[in-house]
Amino acid sequence: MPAAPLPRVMADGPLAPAVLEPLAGQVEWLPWTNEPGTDYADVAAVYTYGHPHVGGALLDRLPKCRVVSNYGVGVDHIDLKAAAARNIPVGNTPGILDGATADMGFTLLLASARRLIEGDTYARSPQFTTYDPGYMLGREVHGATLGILGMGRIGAQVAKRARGFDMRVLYHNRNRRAEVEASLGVEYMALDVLLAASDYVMLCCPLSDATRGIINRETLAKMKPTATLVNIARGPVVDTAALYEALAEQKIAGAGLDVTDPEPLPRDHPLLKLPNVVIAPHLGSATIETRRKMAELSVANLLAGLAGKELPHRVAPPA
Ligand code: 8YV
Repeated sequence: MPAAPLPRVMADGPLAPAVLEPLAGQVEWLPWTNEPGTDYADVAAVYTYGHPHVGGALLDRLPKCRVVSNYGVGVDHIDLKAAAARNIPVGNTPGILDGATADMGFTLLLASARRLIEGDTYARSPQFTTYDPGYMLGREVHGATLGILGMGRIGAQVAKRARGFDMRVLYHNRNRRAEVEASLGVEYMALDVLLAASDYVMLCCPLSDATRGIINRETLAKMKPTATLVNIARGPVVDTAALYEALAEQKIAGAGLDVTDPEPLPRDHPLLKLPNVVIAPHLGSATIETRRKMAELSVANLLAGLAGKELPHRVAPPA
């Protein structure tokens, strides 16, 4: 008897071995396409690795799709309403990348405050021939005030680290988080108050209609001229043109960016030329351990969906 065909899974790649290996011989991978003409009528699942857009038009071309599994927690690139309307469960990987992402937030904060990248470049250059105690003075992190926008799991991990640096921690969130206030001593503030009071502002919120462009010309103007903005959320939470202007004109002191809008920025984007920007290529969860856990959970979500079972981590459909 001929073997039953493997379920066909459409994915953007190239996929990591940690995703491919546990699924070897269990699925047939199909390359990502948005082409209406492509015959993907029998695709059983969609696996999103690097944030390709999944909307109603795509799902309509995949009438047999039983699950969308996302490698990562943020699902702003997936139209959850469109998936729910077609009874397609969406899986993601929450709860396992908070520590790594918060570590990255602090890496950017420290690197920006202490001018690490400028220092590294200088220390390697032919110009570094004599030590001068007057150069590259940064700003203190310990004892400073950190404002966190978005007090979810990642925000709470950032707050926990900030305590170790004796920082005062302010936060703004859709809802007050009484348990986090009690356990981590963070103070809830209106956004304007938080921006005006913080030496460091860290963005840890999901991208949604409410947060898109929340950091713009107007809100940047509320920040201290000595303050640093750190974005470990999503690029479009910040208006890129307004951020460039604020940094170029030194209306704020610096920025540490793990995410940008667009991502990546065009190679000749002026933001990339500013010395007061530290930028990483979306490395928030990029540790060996965390990325392995993300692979395991997203594979488990995929297999459960293919088997018609409840996903280990299903994204709640939008209210
Ligand atoms: C991943 C992320 O790098 O989980 C998220 O939302 O942005 C990152 O952890 C990403 O999802 C992998 O594409």
